[in-house]
Amino acid sequence: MTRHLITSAIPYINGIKHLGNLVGSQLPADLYARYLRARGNEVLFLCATDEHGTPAELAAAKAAKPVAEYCAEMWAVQAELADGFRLSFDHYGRSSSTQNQKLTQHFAGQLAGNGLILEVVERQVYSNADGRFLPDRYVEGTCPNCGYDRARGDQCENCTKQLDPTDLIDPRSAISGSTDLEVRDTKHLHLRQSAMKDQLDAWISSKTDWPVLTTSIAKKWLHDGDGLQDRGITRDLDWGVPVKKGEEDWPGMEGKVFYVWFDAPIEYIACAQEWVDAGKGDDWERWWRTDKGAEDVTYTQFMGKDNVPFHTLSFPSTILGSGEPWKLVDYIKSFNYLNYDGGQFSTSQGRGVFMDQALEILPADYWRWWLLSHAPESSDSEFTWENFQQSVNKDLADVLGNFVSRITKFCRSKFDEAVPDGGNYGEAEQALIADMQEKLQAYQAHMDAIEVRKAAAALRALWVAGNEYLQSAAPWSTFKEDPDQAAAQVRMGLNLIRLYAVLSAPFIPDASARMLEAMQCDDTTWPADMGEALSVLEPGHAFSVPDVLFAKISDDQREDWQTRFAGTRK
Ligand code: B3M
Ligand code: ZN
Repeated sequence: MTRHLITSAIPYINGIKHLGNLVGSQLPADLYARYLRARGNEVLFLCATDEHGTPAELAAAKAAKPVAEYCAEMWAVQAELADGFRLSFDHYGRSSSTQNQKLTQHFAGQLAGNGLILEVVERQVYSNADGRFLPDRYVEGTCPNCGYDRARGDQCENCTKQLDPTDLIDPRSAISGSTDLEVRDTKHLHLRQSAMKDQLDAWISSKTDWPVLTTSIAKKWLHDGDGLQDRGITRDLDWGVPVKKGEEDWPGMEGKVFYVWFDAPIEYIACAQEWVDAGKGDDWERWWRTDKGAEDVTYTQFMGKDNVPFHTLSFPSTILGSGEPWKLVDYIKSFNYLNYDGGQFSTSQGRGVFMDQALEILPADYWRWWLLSHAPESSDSEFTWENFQQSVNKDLADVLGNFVSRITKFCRSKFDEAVPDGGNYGEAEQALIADMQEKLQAYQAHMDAIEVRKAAAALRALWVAGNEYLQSAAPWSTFKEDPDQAAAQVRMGLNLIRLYAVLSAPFIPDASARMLEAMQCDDTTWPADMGEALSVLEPGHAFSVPDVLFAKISDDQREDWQTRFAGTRK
């Protein structure tokens, strides 16, 4: 048994996430967590809301609510949706927690003590119309790198380049739209990432098994242009973690807060403390401190590609620069973007399908299956309603659902609602067992490597193999001449259902639970020996015929949804 720490990038609090966000971090992280648990590992799977910074302030202002109140409400909304999608977090924390506040200030103190923080007088964008500084997303304009005209002051959504507000061409205030902006002096703290360049470079170069998407982005920031830059880690904002050096005040930094990207990844650690403080665990240090047992932990992070620089460079700078024995990430799984019907999903423009809307029209498993089996791994991928309809109808309804319904109904009609007795597994069954064993190995190999699409294809191949067996064994014909052989074939079919429930649970947990329930079995042991796994349900074991596992999506439904989600959400 290995111990696995898994974190998903923590979603911004500013509204409900769309399916592109979901498939880029939380959902594949859940898949992996469920798989590792199913295989008997000890897993701590954490996520939280990212509540500080300009995204939170701007969204609260738009909702006309005090920001703390807005965050508390949105946390509850996001937690419920996470539940709706069956995201099996051990804890869903909040970056605004007191645990994170303290820990963030602690890290800043450590970094300062190690000479890694500079106090710098910066030139920041000030809005005369708004009477305040405009950090990060408070400024919008044209990206100097790619020309995208809706780039934000912190990062260009289009080309992922990290920006400073003063880099933008034709800048305007995101609060008032005013272009009456000037640049004023203000003191800020900079983390000397440049001083850690060689250490980071060596660390990333040692990660030869990481996805190319992850390492290529990291190397780009390490080596392009003048190489790794120092980064401002404080902001002129009201909402956030107050700047302190550990527990001490920081002269000259009164009224300022840490930059959201400084405290957000620290929440991965604080979240484990929240988990303990919520009474769900009793020791967070054995997950996070290498002097307290965490050297045995394998730590995997999941995120979209735009988050990679912060996780390969900024957060490791914080960890390494602290000089303390914190656990560093072992593997970073990153994702490209999921597009929506010929364009981009966009939170700011309300384009695409959002998590709440998705659950209004179909159960979580339908979405989980499509999203995971089309995860944007090697390149961007695209959601279209046609493709969604096709996958659901073919993979879930025809292949898996139909198998379950066919075998259970046939058994009920010719035998009983119990596993039939008689006959033995013969040549065809032995061949199936060998084939399934091989296919299982492929499935596990892809899951172990977090190759999400390939894992989905391998799981589907296991479903298909069972279908093909049933098709050629044809117990409905065999039954006429040799009821004993038909009994063995049906027994195999029912055992396949139980096996599919176990193997499919990481992808489609609800359907899996229903399959197990129908088989009246709670044996979820991951198969080691396929022959044994396909003999768990013994003759005489009662089962029931489940309701339709997956309903097909009709053309009318598809067209309705296509129209309903063609525009933008207000
Ligand atoms: N909240 C960005 C995002 O949701 C940011 C991730 C933080 S991970 C520490 O994509
Ligand atoms: Zn750009």
